[in-house]
Amino acid sequence: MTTDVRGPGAGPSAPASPPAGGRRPGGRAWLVAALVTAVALLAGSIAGTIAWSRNGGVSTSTGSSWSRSGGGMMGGRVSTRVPTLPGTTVQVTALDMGAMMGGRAGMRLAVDRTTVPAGTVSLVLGNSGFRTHELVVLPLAAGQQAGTRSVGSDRKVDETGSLGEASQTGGSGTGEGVQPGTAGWTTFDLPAGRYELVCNLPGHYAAGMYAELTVN
Ligand SMILES: [Cu+2]
Repeated sequence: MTTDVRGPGAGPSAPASPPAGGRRPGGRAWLVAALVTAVALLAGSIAGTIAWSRNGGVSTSTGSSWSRSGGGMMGGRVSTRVPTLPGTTVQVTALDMGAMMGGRAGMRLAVDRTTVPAGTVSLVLGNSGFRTHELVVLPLAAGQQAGTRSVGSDRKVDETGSLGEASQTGGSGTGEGVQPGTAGWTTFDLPAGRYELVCNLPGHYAAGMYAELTVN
């Protein structure tokens, strides 16, 4: 509750700037130019957000738009704050396609890269869909194709050999699933090989929630 008393003129007040250009002829053109500049700056910041998002970078309090190119027509915003994660980051987006295109509902896992170097890998699952999803990492045998696992009576695939999963809303590792509009993540050491990223909630694998990841 102290008042900083200073000599006259030494206060923090900014020097009063004259209203530049306010009375000039051509002031209207100046206004248009200012608007164009503002729009350009806005567009630039959006592009920056997308580029940053594709890098799998760190979210800020403003939230990641989790923009995806392709397949994201139903994608919603993911606003979870994701910490800086070690190693190579793979950004995985869960999508619910709805009952479009002939009435058959589809679900997808979209990855921002399909190949990573062996070693420390962090997977971030951003859920842009409207259902809860998860991410489980399973090895692919030689010659085995993603999407070809047999689905059991529980409508899930066998998770034997799982290397880990991201199934915690707003956190790392195993949980109850990543809720819509949020993200979960996990980090592990991945040896060279082929892997299948799956969502193993009942029925989701059969609906299309798998993606291949090659580690070399
Ligand atoms: Cu799912």
